Amino acid sequence: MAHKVQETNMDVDYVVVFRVPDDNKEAGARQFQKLIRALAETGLATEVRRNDETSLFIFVKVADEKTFAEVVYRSRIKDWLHGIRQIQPTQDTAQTLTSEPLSEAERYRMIHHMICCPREEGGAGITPKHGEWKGVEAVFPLHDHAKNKKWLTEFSQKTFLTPEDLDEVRNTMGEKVGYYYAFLQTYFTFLIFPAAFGLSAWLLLGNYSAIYAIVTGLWCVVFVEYWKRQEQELAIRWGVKNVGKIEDKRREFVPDKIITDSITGEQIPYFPSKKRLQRQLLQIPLAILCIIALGAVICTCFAIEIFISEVYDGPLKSVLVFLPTIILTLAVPTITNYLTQFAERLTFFENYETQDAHDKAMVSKVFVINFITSYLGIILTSFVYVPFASLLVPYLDVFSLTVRPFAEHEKQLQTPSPAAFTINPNRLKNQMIYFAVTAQLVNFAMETILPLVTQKGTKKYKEMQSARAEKAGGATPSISANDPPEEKEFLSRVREEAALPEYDVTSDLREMVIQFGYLALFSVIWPATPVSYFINNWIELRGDTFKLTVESRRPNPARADTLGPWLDSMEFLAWLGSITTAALVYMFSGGNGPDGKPHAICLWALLLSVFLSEHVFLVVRMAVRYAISKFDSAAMRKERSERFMVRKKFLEEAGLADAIKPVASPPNSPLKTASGEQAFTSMISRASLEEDARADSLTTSTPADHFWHHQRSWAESERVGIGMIDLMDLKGRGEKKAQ
Ligand SMILES: [Ca+2]
Repeated sequence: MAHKVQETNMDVDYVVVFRVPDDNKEAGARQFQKLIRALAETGLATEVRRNDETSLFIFVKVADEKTFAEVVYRSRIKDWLHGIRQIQPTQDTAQTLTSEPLSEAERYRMIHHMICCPREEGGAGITPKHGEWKGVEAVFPLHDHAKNKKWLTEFSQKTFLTPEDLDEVRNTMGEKVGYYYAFLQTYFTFLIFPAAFGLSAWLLLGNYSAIYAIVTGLWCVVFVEYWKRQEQELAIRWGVKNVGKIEDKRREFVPDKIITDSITGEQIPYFPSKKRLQRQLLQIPLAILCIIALGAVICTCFAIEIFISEVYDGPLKSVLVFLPTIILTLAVPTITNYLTQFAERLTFFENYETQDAHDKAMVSKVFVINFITSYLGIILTSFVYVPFASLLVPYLDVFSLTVRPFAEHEKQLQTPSPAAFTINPNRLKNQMIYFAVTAQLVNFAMETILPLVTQKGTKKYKEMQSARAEKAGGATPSISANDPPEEKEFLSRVREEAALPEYDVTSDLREMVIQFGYLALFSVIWPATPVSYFINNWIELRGDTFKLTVESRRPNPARADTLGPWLDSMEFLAWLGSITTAALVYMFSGGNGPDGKPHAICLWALLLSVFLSEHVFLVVRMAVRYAISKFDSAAMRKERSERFMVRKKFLEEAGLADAIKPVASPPNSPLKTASGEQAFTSMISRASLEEDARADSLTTSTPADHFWHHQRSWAESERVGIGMIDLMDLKGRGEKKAQ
């Protein structure tokens, strides 16, 4: 933004925006009092300023570093108990912050935890926008503008981000955002190969090339498997492995009853999983609803579009052909919105204990909706229009209604007979080019440019409004006029940041996963697709950085150790790609592709190629998985040694260190025991042995005991054995026998 970069955040750790309800000032004051006290009790210092007419800023800072060190220590111990960290944190809280310095993101995460986690876990228990804390509009950290600016310049000057850049993103914004950047970076790097190969395939082999299909399919498998591995390594590098298991409990979780854990003795709120499963079954009707609602709209628009572009032959055709697209652009977001709300309610009803599980359940539902809105159009072209158009087009005359007012005579609306109809061979390709190029540009504009324009516009509008009011003389001076002069700049910046929307990393991830889907499912239609995605994703990362640092509030750092459900979605898309690609290649390769008449397609051959492709896919995936699992990495070796050191230290502290010292000689060797030594020193006479045997036969009872008492030690066994060998009748040694 235009204002100059500010270096100072006035040591503010967090900003809480508190809005006084319009109708009840007293209740607002009481709640505010409660808020300030709750924050103070938790060990946070506060400083209050005005935000706007009805809301306040509460600037929050850690009151003293000693209390904060304790919070950090407790959190580290919890991590250690749950196996997230291997090395036990130092017990001296005074050293906590110096022995292992906190990254910025970790510090903010701890403070956010202090503000928002329940009282019994040592927090202030503030739940923004929820329950009694409805008045708390936002809880967020302030941007580091110097760093943001540095990122924007640096990232736009290089092709690839380095691991250190990713570390810095993670250290500033937390692991969740860090994972998105790492993913985008890996995906971008991996795209080099299909981009280069796709370009040559496009130039040399043309569309629907089987070779391109095989190579891309293989690439998808390798990429997904490689990323899985990469995820694990990042989890070790960033110390967040298994973190999904302990993430914060959801405040909205409603337990059925409280039970006692039989091992730890803890009281645990419990919700039976059987009951949850019953609720989860409601996802099936939800999915059906999505398919019907979205499917109906998309199919109708698709049919109208075909009717206008390929049947209608009257005036305004070139304009009318956009009609269905306009209907789609208006209808789909509205329906999607409704369905998402449904999905949200259902996810709440499913009642998950942790935020993590809740988010996962939500993402899987969102994926179904996105899958339909993104891919149904192109699926219809590939698998309905292309093979069956000549049969279906005659039935499209119902859609003549949409353009009847424009037609001059009936003939312009007449559907052709199946025999006379030929499909538009470029239709599918044009659709794919749209998704590969045009849609990406539109997305970029909607995602990055539109918010900037709206924000600038709103700001300008407000300024103009206040200027006009000032001129009229009637308006009270704006709130900012009362700001202390030395804080003016700072406060105006905080006001700007508070007005920004929250950053949602999920929507960015979703965008990339959907793009990966187009690549896996349909890029064989137009092999230059990866080139376009490669270029787009370079811009994407910079655009998203702009969105994150300038157009959104700074996110509350959150931990993560995986992309979670998005990874499953990608696996699914790669698998589905092996099916759609095989079908497309079968239908189109050789000749000009199908003519819209189903008899041209041999069903059994189509099914066979799909079946083969899918099975080959599964086998290849298994092989790639195996191969990748064999790679060892520095991070994994480090983790293994850390784990070993922990257990070793534990043993040392328990006085059992000897157990893991290197062994000089076999530890239980009988050679060293008294009876063994004795065997060497004193000869055991036959008489004494027999005496013993007699004594034994009196005391011992079982034949087995008796059997085992013939030779009392290894030394006796040895002697007896040698004696036996001595007595052996070996060839050419007859004299011995005589003795
Ligand atoms: Ca994005």
